Amino acid sequence: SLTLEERLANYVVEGSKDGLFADLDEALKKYAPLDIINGPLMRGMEEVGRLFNNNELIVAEVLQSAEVMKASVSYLEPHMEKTETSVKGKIMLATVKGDVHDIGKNLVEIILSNNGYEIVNLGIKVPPEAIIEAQRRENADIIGLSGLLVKSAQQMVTTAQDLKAAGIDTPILVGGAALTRKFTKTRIAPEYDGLVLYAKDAMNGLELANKLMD
Ligand code: B1M
Repeated sequence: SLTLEERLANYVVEGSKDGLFADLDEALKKYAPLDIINGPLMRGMEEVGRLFNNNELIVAEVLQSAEVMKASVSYLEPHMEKTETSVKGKIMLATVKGDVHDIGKNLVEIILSNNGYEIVNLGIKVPPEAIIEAQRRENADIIGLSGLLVKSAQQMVTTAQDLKAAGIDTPILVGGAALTRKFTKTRIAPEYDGLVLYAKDAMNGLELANKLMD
């Protein structure tokens, strides 16, 4: 029979919620909520990505896996640590134009809002014009861009160029599986007037936001 950790990864791979919540309760006795997400659930997602890449899963199946991941994150959210501070700052979040992946971005939203940030989540497939318009309205302290497709990295470059052309120099935080550490200011937007920082995961995003707001 499978271990708890293997079962948790399997719910994501199988796209099944049968027994999921009981096992999440079990896991909560041993692990912090974020460790459950970053550990077994993410391992399941990595396996889904691998199977999808090998044409062993179809989009409909990956969507079910995404559902399990989302349901797990919602279930774990109330158990996450919250800091009772006054608002540290306002952060706008968007998955860039052409990209629908939002599980990572929404996890970033949870972590940041649990830690004193006001979040304006613009959703998915957000074109630069919409980000510019929202920034003029919201005047966020940080603009967070997420993207998982290889082409989303290029879309971030375009977005930074458009922000600059609109006279915006708000710090940009970028993240998502298609990016690497190299996607700092030099790669994304050497000519952008503000900072451009890469976050490897949601906690790193929080650390960087805290540094920026200090
Ligand atoms: Co898609 N998909 N997908 N997919 N999908 C990938 C990304 C892919 C790598 C799978 C693969 O082929 N191996 C591949 C991209 C290949 C490439 O570009 N080179 C891919 C593809 C090809 C596609 C489609 C084109 C498939 C198709 O239609 N033929 C299509 C694209 C549609 C589009 O965007 N226009 C597509 C669709 C989908 C679904 C809709 C079925 C579903 C998404 C559902 C949803 O998000 N609502 C889906 C999924 C689930 C995946 C995989 C399997 C898992 C992604 C995920 O949710 N991971 C993915 C393969 C993989 O990554 N293993 C894959 C869990 C999430 C918590 O991690 O988002 O990386 P992640 O977030 C991390 C960090 O990256 C970081 O923090 C999080 C963790 O703490 N982070 C930030 C993310 N954003 C951040 C922002 C920050 C800071 C940190 O600050 C602002």
